[in-house]
Amino acid sequence: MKICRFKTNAGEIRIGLAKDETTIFDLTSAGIPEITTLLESGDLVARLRTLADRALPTFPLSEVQFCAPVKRQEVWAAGVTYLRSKTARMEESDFSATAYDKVYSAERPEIFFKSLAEKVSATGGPVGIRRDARWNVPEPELALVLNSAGKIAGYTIGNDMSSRDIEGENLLYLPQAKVYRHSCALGPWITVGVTEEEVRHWTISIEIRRRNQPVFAGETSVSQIKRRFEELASYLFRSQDFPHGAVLLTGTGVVPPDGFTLQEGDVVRIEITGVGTLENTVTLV
Ligand code: DO4
Ligand code: MG
Repeated sequence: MKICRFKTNAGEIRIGLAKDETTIFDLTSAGIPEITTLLESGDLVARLRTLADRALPTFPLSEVQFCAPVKRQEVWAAGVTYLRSKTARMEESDFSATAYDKVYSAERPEIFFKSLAEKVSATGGPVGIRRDARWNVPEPELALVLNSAGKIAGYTIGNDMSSRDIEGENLLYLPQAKVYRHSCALGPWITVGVTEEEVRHWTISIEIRRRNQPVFAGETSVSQIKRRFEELASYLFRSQDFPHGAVLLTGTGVVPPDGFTLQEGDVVRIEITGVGTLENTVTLV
C-alpha cells in the first residue's frame, strides 16, 4: 500500500492513499491530520485497509501535485553502505581514502544529518547544485521512513545530492558537500506493509537527461546494501529522540563516471520498483 502528501487544485495539502494507478483516497477527509499520525499506528496496514473500505472521497492523480512525504521529520543519511560507494570515494580522495575504507566494515555506520522536512523537495521540484562546486552528482537512495519508536513504517525514494569535489578535498567539508539549498528530494510515495526481505528484491535506477537526451543511466539492487535496515535505524536512534519520526537514506550504489557532473536544467529521474518515480530538475544554487 502507498500513502502520500498531496496538494489539491485549491491549494490544500492533504494525505492520500493510492486506490489504483490513477486515483487516490483522501485520508484527510477521514480525520487523518498528518502523515506522521499514520506512521505511528501499531498496525498501519490494517488501519489503511479499514480506511479504504469506507466510501472516502477520491482525487484523480492527474489533478493533484505531490508534496514531499514529510512534515516534521528530520532527514538523515547513511553513507558508504555499498561497495560501489566505498571504491568511488576512495578514488575521489587520497586524503580520506582510509576513512571510507574503515567505515565500510566498521561496526558503527556513517550517518549524517541531511535536511529539515520543510527544506525537502518533492517530485517535480528542484534539486540544487552549488555554484561554488565543480563536480556535482545525484545519489539515488532507498529511504527508510521511521516512526518515533525507530520502527520502519515504510519506504520512499531519496536523492542525496552531493558535491564530490568539496567532499573529496577534505572530509571535514562533508556537511557543505551534502547540506545546502535543494540538496534533498524525497517521494512521491511511502510504501508500507512490506518486509526488508521483499524490499531487498527491489531495483534502484536513475536516468539523467540533458536537453531531453539521456546523458547517464545506472542501476543497482537494494540487495547490495551491506547493512541490515534495522541496524542503520538503531544507530540513528541511539541517544537521540525523534518525536515526529525520521527519514534515513540508506546510501548510494550508483555513481556516475568521474568525468560526469550535473548541469543546470538536467532532469534527474530515480525509480525504485515498489515505490515509484522521483523526478527533479537541477537548479544552480
Ligand atoms: O561519506 C560520504 C557520503 C556517503 C554517501 O552519501 C553515500 O554513500 O551515499
Ligand atoms: Mg548518499
